Amino acid sequence: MSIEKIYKAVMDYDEVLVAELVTAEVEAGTDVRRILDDGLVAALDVVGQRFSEGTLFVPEMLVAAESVKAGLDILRPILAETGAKPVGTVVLGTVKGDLHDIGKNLVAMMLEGAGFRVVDLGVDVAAESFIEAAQENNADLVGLSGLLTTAMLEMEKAVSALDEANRSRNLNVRILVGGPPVNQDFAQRIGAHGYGIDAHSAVELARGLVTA
Ligand code: B1M
Repeated sequence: MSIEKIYKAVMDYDEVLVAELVTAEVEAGTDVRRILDDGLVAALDVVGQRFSEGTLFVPEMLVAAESVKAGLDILRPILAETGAKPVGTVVLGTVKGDLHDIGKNLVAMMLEGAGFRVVDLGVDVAAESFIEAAQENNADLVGLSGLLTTAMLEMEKAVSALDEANRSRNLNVRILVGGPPVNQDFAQRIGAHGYGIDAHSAVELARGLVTA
């Protein structure tokens, strides 16, 4: 019932109410994953469908995203809770030309929660910036996120540049990709080492890649 209220508050673009309701659910001990999946992300999926149908437009999509972010801000410390020594360093970002960051932020929070150090480069990140950050931070993994179909081309370019840097610039990173337009076949074809369908599988993959 209360999770439905969170869903409805996102659909009403009421970020203050979203934050209040998420706080109340956390205090009541509700599973954080349910709050995320059935409340926050479920609402954004419907927003996306309505955008595709032409019944909702960019400004509404933006305020819905802001409402979801207000909820994520409450969940961030819980998802990122860890006392352990870092299990590895991940440089993460949304590829060039793409400004979507909610899924990438979620991946960052879950990786931190699993004990990784995350260097988040934000959105619209060029291939060279991934390489420089990976070098500076002695990263184990680079994670590329993208939501636009056009991001696929940028991902391919970034993987190819990182691969080249692995060979010629003393870099030793494995590459993880994710986001709705990509899949396992695409990841394999462009030479990425892993594809995460969601934030949870991104963490599992990252764990596997640092111990491989
Ligand atoms: Co945009 N948008 N948007 N948008 N937007 C989509 C992606 C779209 C599918 C909507 C639609 O048409 N139905 C469509 C893309 C179509 C396409 O190319 N195939 C679209 C479009 C067209 C656009 C614009 C071009 C609209 C315009 O201006 N005309 C524009 C592009 C701007 C740009 O990037 N250059 C645009 C803008 C925006 C807003 C700014 C308004 C806003 C983004 C706000 C923000 O992110 N700060 C927005 C939003 C909110 C969406 C939808 C509604 C929601 C995206 C989202 O946050 N989902 C989206 C439709 C939809 O997805 N239903 C849509 C929730 C998030 C938790 O899921 O990001 O998939 P997701 O992340 C998941 C997994 O994919 C995975 O784990 C996450 C958690 O489980 N994952 C990884 C993600 N990255 C990963 C990396 C990994 C592993 C897993 O390893 C590294």
